[in-house]
Amino acid sequence: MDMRTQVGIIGAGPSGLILARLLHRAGIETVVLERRTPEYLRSRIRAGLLEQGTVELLTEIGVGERMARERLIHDGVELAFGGRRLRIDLKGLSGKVVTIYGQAEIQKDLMDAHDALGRPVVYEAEDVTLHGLTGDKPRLRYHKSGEQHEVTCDFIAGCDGFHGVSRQAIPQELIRVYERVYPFGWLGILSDTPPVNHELIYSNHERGFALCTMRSMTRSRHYLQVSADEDVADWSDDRFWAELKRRIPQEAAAALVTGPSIEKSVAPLRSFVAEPMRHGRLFLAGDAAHIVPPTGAKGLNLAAADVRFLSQALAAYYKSGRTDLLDGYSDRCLSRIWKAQRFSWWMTNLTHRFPEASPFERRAQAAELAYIAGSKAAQTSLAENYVGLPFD
Ligand code: RFL
Ligand code: PHB
Repeated sequence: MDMRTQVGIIGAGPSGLILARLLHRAGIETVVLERRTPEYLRSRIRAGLLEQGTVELLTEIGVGERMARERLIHDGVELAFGGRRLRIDLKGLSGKVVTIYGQAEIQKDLMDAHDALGRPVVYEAEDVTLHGLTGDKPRLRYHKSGEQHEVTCDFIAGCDGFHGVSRQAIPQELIRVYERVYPFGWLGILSDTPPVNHELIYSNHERGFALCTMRSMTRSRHYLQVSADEDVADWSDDRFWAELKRRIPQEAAAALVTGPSIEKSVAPLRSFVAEPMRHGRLFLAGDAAHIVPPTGAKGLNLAAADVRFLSQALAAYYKSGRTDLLDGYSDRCLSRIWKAQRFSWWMTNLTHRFPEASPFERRAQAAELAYIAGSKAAQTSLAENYVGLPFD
């Protein structure tokens, strides 16, 4: 079957669905193709921390109601190292706060809102391919239930994440990739237990990094630095809790309530940027174009910023034929992305134990933590980046 639309969107993750909604509000038609099932998308855990700009964007597009009721607002964040705890007063230093509201909840809110629009996401769209990207009528082909379909579009938005097909559809010689792979991963568990602390604790410990975060006052999320090829099967819940206790401050360990895990997985850590984020009529957004290590909590927030810019550029095109914002899309996104990349890389270097670090590097890391503890300027810089840099 053949279809026609204005913007074809690949991927129904946060980037794809926020974009569809922003475009809908601008009177622009979309078709969203997604490889997975709705059940799979609703159960993906991932991110938890939102910048104020992301909260405002979700509210503006009408999916902020449940978030406003259920979210936790944090005025500060803790760094633990060398037996001490340092609280960074985010609100006092930057004037902004951060929000805890899980990506799985955002995903559900976005899917419910999208369903109400009347043009459902095409789930289980297989073998999506992109055609005619440098012409003025690009096309998407896919299979569903054994049949081939084609969607003719004005533009295509590649919102299909790091392992998607859109970035791969750009000829290799036209795209430059910057990458850093870290020699460790994060083992994460989710449990229906109260958080150990009312704010997040990022702990630098000689046995490796640990993070105590949460989804609500009754649901905790914890992460441990592990080797990149770690097998989850080797981590019983008991082993996880025992290791976490060793890596977090004593009072936090004493307050830790343990319980069975609801989810347990290992994620690799990577910094990655593909430039430019455009090829002809294909525009990349979110994880399809860039990956940050989760230490700075920037991935989902960057994805939201990309699609905000993209929707503005597309709206200007359909309203008045202007192409300058489309032409400027990649540079505008990348200037903010690189700052978030820099911050995420820096936070990762500051808080993790690198197996290959020399004694000199270890002392320098300890000195940097001590410097932050004694410097309001350093804390202000951390706070300003953590809560999210301005959009322009
Ligand atoms: P997604 O979420 O990967 O969605 C892409 C969608 O595209 C679909 N897809 C395809 N569809 C059709 N055809 C194909 N060929 C396709 N290939 C893929 C996929 O099925 C999927 O549904 O990318 P998007 O929308 O750009 O969103 C990005 C965010 O999901 C990501 O940046 C965050 O989860 C990163 N992240 C965090 N971000 C934050 O802002 N704050 C955090 O606290 C935070 N914590 C995290 C994180 C990511 C983590 N992991 C597991 C990578 C913690 C972790 C552990
Ligand atoms: C989370 O709540 O899952 C989370 C929070 C902060 C991070 C990474 C993950 O830096």
